Amino acid sequence: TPRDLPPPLPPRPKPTSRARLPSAKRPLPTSKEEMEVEDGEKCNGKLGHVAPGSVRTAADDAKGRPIKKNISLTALLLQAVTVPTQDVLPANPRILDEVDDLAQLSYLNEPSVLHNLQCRYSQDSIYSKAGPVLLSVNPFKNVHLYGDDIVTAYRKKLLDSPHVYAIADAAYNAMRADEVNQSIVISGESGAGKTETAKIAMQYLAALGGGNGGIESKVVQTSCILEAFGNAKTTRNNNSSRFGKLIEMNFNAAGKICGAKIQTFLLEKSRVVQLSEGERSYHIFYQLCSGVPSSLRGRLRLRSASEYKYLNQSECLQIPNIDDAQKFHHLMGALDSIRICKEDQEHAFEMLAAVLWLGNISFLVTDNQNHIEVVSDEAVTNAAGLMGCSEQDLILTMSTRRVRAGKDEVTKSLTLEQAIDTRDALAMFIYVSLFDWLVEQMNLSLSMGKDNMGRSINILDMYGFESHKKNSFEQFCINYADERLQQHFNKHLFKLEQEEYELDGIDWKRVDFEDNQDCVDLFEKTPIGFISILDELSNLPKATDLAFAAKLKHHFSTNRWFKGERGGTFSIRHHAGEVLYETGKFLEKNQDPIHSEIIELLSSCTGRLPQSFAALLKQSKNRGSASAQSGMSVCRKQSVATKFKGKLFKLIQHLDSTKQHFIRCIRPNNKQIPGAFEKDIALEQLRSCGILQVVRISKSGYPVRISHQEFTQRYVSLLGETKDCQDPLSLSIAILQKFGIVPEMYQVGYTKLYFRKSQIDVLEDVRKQVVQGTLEVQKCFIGQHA
Ligand code: AD9
Ligand code: MG
Repeated sequence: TPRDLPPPLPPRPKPTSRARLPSAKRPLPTSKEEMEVEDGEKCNGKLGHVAPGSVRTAADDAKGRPIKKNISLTALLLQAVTVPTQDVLPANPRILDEVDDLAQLSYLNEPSVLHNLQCRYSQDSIYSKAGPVLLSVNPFKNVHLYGDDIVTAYRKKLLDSPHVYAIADAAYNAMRADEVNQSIVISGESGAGKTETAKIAMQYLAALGGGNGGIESKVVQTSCILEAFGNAKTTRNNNSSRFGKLIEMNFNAAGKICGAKIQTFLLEKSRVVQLSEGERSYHIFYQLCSGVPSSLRGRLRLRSASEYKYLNQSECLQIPNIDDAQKFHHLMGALDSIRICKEDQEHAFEMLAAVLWLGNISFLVTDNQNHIEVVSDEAVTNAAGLMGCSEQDLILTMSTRRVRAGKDEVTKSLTLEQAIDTRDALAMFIYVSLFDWLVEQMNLSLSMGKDNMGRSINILDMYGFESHKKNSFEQFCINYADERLQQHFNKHLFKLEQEEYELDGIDWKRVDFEDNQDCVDLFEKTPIGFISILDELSNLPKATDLAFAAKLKHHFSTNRWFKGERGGTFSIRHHAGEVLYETGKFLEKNQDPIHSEIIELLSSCTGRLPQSFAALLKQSKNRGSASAQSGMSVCRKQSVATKFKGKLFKLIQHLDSTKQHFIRCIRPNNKQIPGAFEKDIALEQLRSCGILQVVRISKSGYPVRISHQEFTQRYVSLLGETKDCQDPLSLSIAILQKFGIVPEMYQVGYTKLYFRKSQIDVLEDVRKQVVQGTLEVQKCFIGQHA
């Protein structure tokens, strides 16, 4: 087989144009089994991997080269075949099979990387390094890589193979040693394993920083609450996060956790009222319906999930192997642990039950203009009872609206569509307010102790790139966030790294990468960008979603990241793939209007929660009108997209003020099953984030950098005698020469010295010995005089 042929040996070849990564947009071979191989040129016994990109494919045919023979992969493995040399990539020697850092591969190409990751995955080694980035391939099963013993092993440095624990450990140690805040930035597509990875990192940090009054276990428990209220089953992930989160863990001077803070980003609220086929609403609804104790069930007027329209519309009520009742039991424990009293817990459940009953409220069309009246049935009675308002007020809110006619206010009946929108807006508003209230309660419970010294480790777990059959405003925001985070990743791993080399004048061959800056600009630019145009139209009373789509087409028809489609749809070529968006309800979702009738209704409720939700709403409305009065814009309140953009900006700024550690999660298949590593699916994700380029930079890069001054200060004593007039640069070079650091292993920049990995260790060892020696002499000297 190709892999049994004698492996090529070092010295490593210089990267040729053939070894360069194809563009992320290059099509994959059209069939995994059949690849078309050209006759005529011998492969001179150096056949490498037969994998995507290495052998002539039908896609190449489109470029006009003749294809003379089709053979199957199986046939390729059984017989000698002739393949043009330029179509074959070199395989690595067997000794490099399953290396845990891709930077150790002699030959760095896509097939080698895939081969390596797949071999490791088949042995449950789901973690690998790609230079500075930790790769995590979702196992979709329990792997025996976690637990107290393994935590201890990483803590004591008995284990050093790639792991989330190793990343968390490095962050913790760097925070303590350098007194610099740290961030663990986790990215990857939906279902790739970000949320699980974030929890694993938190568990490690909780183990390291535990023992300060149990706050660490509270921090860990917050995941259970956030997932119940903020995660749901989608077609891509049975436990998909529908919000982004940044968890900041605070530590005291002794390295113990003394508090934490949770920041959340844009919860997908439409899921409360509308579901796609095969998807579920937020887990908490199903957990409540199946797990609530019987004593409470009656008070909450609860039925089974199948009886609520908000839940049964998608015909998906259960998740295989998930026991919602048991999850509810755990949730109650978690709510207790963060000290939400039983009374408040019940208030929260009342609000959830009210949302479900709101969804069952129906309307009767009363005239040919589609005006309605509310059907006064148990749904109205139960929703009003749970919210603590009168049935009459609830009916009026959902069937009428006050409008200004000159100086007077008149009451107008609502049409069916308006009534449904009002009912759903109320349900969504209650749910989102409840989510925010819970986050606030968690933050109060985790607030920092007095011993906080301002050092923290942040863990970022955003929602990942997604593309469904139908994509709307929610996917637009999620994929924008993903694009922004990718840009951040690019900035740190490609741009800043290479700019520093170039600015400091060292000899460096630039590694190209797929820059998504233009795509990010397309969203953010003012006045002509997606978000600006969306805001502009959201503020025009008569604008429609179709007009929005038309305006985008008008401005961006020639933009390579954009594609105008028919009707109210358009596509964006995201770095992770092309997504088709339908603009229906874009303007409304962006504007997120809440009518004063809803505020009034909530203010009239007797319950503590609805009243506090109404107060919050009033505050934000007042803030909105103040800014309108100040003449800043016609916008009554900031639009959802603009607010989100601002929050993302702040997030990136915050991350940039810390030392960052990157983890990239990879989804090995789309079926959420263990053991299936589908190369083309993995490859697309590796390409979209430019992993090979990251490794390439890391391989030829200089991870250790020290200014000339710092270097001489630290090591000049090793030189023995020096002349006073010598400048730091000459001293540095003298030190390097004296200790035989070969020139290939370092570079001298204008301001800094740049070292290949572990080169500085040689000097550190010598320095340690010298310092040790001096200490011994001093001890001896003190001893003699004592
Ligand atoms: V989304 O963007 O929120 O839709 P994530 O967060 O990237 O997505 P998640 O962490 O939820 O994905 O992982 C999906 C599923 O994969 C989990 O529910 C687990 O069943 C499975 N998974 C992920 N990582 C691990 C792991 N380290 N060990 C075992 C895992 N199972
Ligand atoms: Mg998630």
